[in-house]
Amino acid sequence: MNNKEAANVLQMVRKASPLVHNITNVVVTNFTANGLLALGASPVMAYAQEEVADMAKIAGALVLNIGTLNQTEVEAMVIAGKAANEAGVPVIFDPVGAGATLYRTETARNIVRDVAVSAVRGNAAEIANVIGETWEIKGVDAGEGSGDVVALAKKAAKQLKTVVVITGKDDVATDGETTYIIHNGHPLLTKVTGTGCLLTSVIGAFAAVERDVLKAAAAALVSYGVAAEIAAEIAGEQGPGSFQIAFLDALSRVGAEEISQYGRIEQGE
Ligand code: ATP
Ligand code: TZP
Ligand code: MG
Ligand code: MG
Repeated sequence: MNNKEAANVLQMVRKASPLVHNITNVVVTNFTANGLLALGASPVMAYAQEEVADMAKIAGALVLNIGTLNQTEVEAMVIAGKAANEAGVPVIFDPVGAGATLYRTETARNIVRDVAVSAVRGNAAEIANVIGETWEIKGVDAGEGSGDVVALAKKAAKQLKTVVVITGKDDVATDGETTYIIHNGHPLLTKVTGTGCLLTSVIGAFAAVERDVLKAAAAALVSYGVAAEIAAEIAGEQGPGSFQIAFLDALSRVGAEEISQYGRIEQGE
């Protein structure tokens, strides 16, 4: 995967405008829908147990996010996930807050047990907790010790038999064999709620058009990170509010030229 291939996948997203079915949290719902629209995808949020299977089957990707979980919704996620599996629709999972409470940790582990997920995206602590590893939450260090994070991501990918994406200052995407480290992004992303959740849904949009989920994830990460850098350049000095708006604009504008200029994808060990 290089910048050119990443830009090609982004172009495919814009051309196909895939339907991304999100069962996500109440904090990020609007931002996620707007972010997917800005990128060129088609978002839908559908949570009712009565309809999630039908929606998941016709989607290009299903995104499950446990940010504000409750049992009815978790059951809907499993129904949707199983329907997506039957229909060959990729399922992307964001285990928000795994490790923070027992309920979140157990729910995250149950979802990866009951649903065949194509990719899991979270911060290092969340991914560690999904696979039963202890991970000291070291604040900013969690994303800085990229050696440890790569090892953790590979271990998780092998254990879960799926693509694993760990984000932070640098982002790691791996299937356990091939690993990409993406050095794009901007610290202001940490000052806007939902940028991780939106990224998980953006990976869904890319996975809808590129069946190699590792490539899809790497392409999503570089496109997203470059968009953040463009937004910070334009509005960063004004603060997180202006950055958030500029970031949505940048998601709609980022393309081959910007990715070739700013994209920093490293092939890892
Ligand atoms: P957390 O709860 O740890 O903030 P999250 O789910 O919000 O996790 P992040 O790891 O913050 O997800 O990732 C969201 C986006 O922010 C990614 O594109 C990532 O590359 C970017 N990002 C996070 N931290 C930094 C940083 N310090 N510098 C640059 N980009 C960052
Ligand atoms: N509380 C529950 S979910 C959520 C908050 C603040 C949003 C988390 O979003 P992200 O993308 O992990 O920052
Ligand atoms: Mg964050
Ligand atoms: Mg998150």
